[in-house]
Amino acid sequence: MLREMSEVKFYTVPGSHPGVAVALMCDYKGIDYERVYLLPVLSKASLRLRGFPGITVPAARIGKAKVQGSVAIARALDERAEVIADFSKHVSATGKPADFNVVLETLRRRPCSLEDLSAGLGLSKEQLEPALTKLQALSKITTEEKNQKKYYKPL
Ligand SMILES: N[C@@H](CCC(=O)N[C@@H](CS)C(=O)NCC(=O)O)C(=O)O
Repeated sequence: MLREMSEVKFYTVPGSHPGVAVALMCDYKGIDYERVYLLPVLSKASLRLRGFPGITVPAARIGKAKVQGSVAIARALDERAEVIADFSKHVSATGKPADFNVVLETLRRRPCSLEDLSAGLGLSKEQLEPALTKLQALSKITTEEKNQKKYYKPL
């Protein structure tokens, strides 16, 4: 049977805490992943055979990129910036328009719907809209529909 390819496939060895960290990062970001356990010691050769330059796990294929080391993998997963789950924080909405740098930084951490941003930053939709319009005009962000909801994400 043909199996749909996961967004992320990573190699680890049993008991590797950096390997567990990669799984937790993917879980947190809602990224579908495949985890492959290699045999300790033999893992070095296995990684080289799979085209990774180094000999340590975790080693991940993220899209077409091959990335090694939990920190590098964390960065690559951030750059990927896919749409994930919602914030759920109370909103109190008053005051001036949102600082667009704050909005952009927030979206770089995780793509958000207008409601997520509103809840996460404690700003009203009216306060957020000018920043979102400006960031879109500057091609800093774009939108993506997921589960019938519009999400803003960085470009
Ligand atoms: N700082 C690295 C640690 C990588 C590392 O030392 N991985 C160990 C397993 S936890 C490994 O691959 N050991 C096999 C070896 O050195 O041959 C990271 O966070 O990825």
